Amino acid sequence: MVRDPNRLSIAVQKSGRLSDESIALLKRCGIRFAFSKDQLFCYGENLPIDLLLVRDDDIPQLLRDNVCDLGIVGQNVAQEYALSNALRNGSSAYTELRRLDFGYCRLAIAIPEALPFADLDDLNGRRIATTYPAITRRFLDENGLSAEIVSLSGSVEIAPSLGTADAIADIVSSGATLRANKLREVATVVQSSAVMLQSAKPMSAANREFLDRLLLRIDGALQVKESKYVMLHAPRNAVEAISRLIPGAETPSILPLAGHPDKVALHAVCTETVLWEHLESLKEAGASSILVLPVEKMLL
Ligand code: PRT
Ligand code: ZN
Repeated sequence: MVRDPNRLSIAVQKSGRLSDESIALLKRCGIRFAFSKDQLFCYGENLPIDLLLVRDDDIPQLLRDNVCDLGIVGQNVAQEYALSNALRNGSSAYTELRRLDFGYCRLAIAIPEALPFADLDDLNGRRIATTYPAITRRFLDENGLSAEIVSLSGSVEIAPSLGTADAIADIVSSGATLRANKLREVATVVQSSAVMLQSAKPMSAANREFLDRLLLRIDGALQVKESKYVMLHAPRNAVEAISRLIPGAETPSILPLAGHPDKVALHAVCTETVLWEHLESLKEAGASSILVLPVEKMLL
């Protein structure tokens, strides 16, 4: 594939835990894609943005090699790459543009359930199996621990039962895999979510301008997920108190209510989750006719 310098290219995971949500986010930003026959490439039909569908582990290197401008990957993968390559050359491959609201997990240390554990010092002298040797090494160094790292390429959770390690440092989300392997979590090494990264290589002015527009849309799309539009009627003398009770709303609009000089209509965009408890306290403060509506699009 020949790279078109006038189109922004974004590397996303081809198939795995981040694929659907990465593509869904970009679609929510209004980009329509046509997939190539080999499913390795997506062509943006209405905007000059193309997707490269690759393995997640390849994304940091693709950014370093300037094969793509942007990439969506887990912080765990990005950090492991940055730490292990920092040893070889000082310059960084990417900058983190946005934290995204999916792919949440943590890199955690787990040990066999039966093994006693009082504090981190119990890891001294142990062998820890992981596919994240650089992040794990940093954690051990920061905590002044001396453990041996056993670097594996997969199936880390079975290392203790095979006898190749005493503990593991692996990605956990629900904890079901640890439980199934009779392991218990004893420390969090790092929290992670998906992030949007930008190649450290300079981009053309046209692409830079287009990236700014894309980021505005991404911010809007991220914000919109939690946002609700609240409409209610309020006694004039309770407007201030009621405004303070609306979760995450900055400046509500106050509109006159025809035929009710003592009342106003109050409209506000909430950036936090609106719970039933919020509505109950609004009602107690004098609000009536409370409506909560979903927000479809938002440009901040
Ligand atoms: O083929 P490719 O290399 O692209 O994919 P992959 O198999 O390397 O990655 P994939 O799709 O499994 O994960 C992609 C990214 O999703 C990871 O880099 C993390 O940033 C994020 N993520 C979120 C997770 C998990 N949750 C997760 N639960 N990545 C892996 N897991 C695995 C974990 O390794 C363990 O085996 O799920 C198991 C634990 O899950 P629980 O729910 O049982 O705790
Ligand atoms: Zn991978």
